[in-house]
Amino acid sequence: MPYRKPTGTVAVPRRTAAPGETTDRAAAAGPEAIPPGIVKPLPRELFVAHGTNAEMRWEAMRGAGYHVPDDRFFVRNHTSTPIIDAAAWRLLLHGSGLRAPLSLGYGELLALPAVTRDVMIECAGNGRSLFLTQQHQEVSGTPWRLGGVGVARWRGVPLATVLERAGMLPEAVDVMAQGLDAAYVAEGVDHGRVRRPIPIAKALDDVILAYEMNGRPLPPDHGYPVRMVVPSWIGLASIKWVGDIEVSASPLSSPWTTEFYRMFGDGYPPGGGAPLTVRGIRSAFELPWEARLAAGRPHLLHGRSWSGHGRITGVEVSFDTGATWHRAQLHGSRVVPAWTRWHISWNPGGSRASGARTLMARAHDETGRVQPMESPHNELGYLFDAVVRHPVTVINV
Ligand SMILES: Nc1nc2c(c(=O)[nH]1)N[C@H]1C(S)=C(S)[C@@H](COP(=O)(O)O)O[C@H]1N2
Ligand SMILES: [Mo]
Repeated sequence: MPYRKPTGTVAVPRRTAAPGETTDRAAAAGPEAIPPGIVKPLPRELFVAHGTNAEMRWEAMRGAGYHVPDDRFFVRNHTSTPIIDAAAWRLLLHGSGLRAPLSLGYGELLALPAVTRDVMIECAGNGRSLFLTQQHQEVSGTPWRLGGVGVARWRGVPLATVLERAGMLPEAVDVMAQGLDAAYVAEGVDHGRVRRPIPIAKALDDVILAYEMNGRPLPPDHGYPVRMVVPSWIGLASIKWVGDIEVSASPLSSPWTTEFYRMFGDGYPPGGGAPLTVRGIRSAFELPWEARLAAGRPHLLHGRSWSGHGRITGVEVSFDTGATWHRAQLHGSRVVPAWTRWHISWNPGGSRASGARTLMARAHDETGRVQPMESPHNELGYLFDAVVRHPVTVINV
């Protein structure tokens, strides 16, 4: 189907709570809309709700360690979380790139040799709302701030192992996992179940069929019983609730590579740029948006930076809207497909320093990429990687 210029502001289907659907959670969430179809609790101090999705508040990572605990990991659902019985679940591998179809049960998958890796999942639309608030540009889609991202410790079977068992043919070029969640219908168009191809080289390189997150079976919202984990790529590639995988000897596509998840707008071809693959480079402070910080004493500010392209090599922070930059101290693991933690001390000054201030962090990676001051505009608001102007207020206490 040809690309249509988006009309609404949100590309996800909206549903209002049906009568009798109000729960304690709804009461706790106050005026914010409750994302329909997310199973785990979404306390307001940990999440901001957007349509069918829930964004992590960055202050929830302060003191939380390297991994994002399951209770605060963001959820991006096109429809709603399906409840799947692992005992009845089977993974079907099929297509022209295999000698014969193969079906695997949950127990059979768990019996295969496993790997454990720290990998980030980040939505391609993370930071989207900043196109408007920082660059005064209209975009459509879920208005994430910076919390559409998380790192977890995933355990599962390399996709390469499963493809080998299935008797992959040398002609295989693309591999497409499909979710068991409901078909995605937007603006009256049924796009079918969430699915997206990845090239065979990536599939054989580092992709995992994960069944554990942070040492426990996957929570329902994050793909139970089995999800793909595609390191360094946009979150969409990490298909949750995998039901089948097509292995094809000819190139595959889906609406998620033709209509969504490409760059549209001025400067891009009429059908959009190439389907998005690798994530961008970004940084976030572990602070509330509009944090209040006391004047007259130093504050140890913490943050994290990440790049889909390579290891983070440095992070600079500015307290004066970019006039001067100070090197932050990196610490802990610098896992390439995850994130790097850092901290820096800031003394906002005495009582005369009170008022609105802006914090900025700018990351560099080993490929020489640096966060730009402005992100190239695209109509669907993908890959916002510019330096973020984090508003804080310095107060006299
Ligand atoms: N089956 C299925 N897989 C999916 C999605 C979905 O809606 N359905 N959303 C994708 C998108 S856009 C993202 S960003 C990640 C989010 O993973 P999380 O909800 O575990 O954080 O899952 C991806 N996998
Ligand atoms: Mo996403």
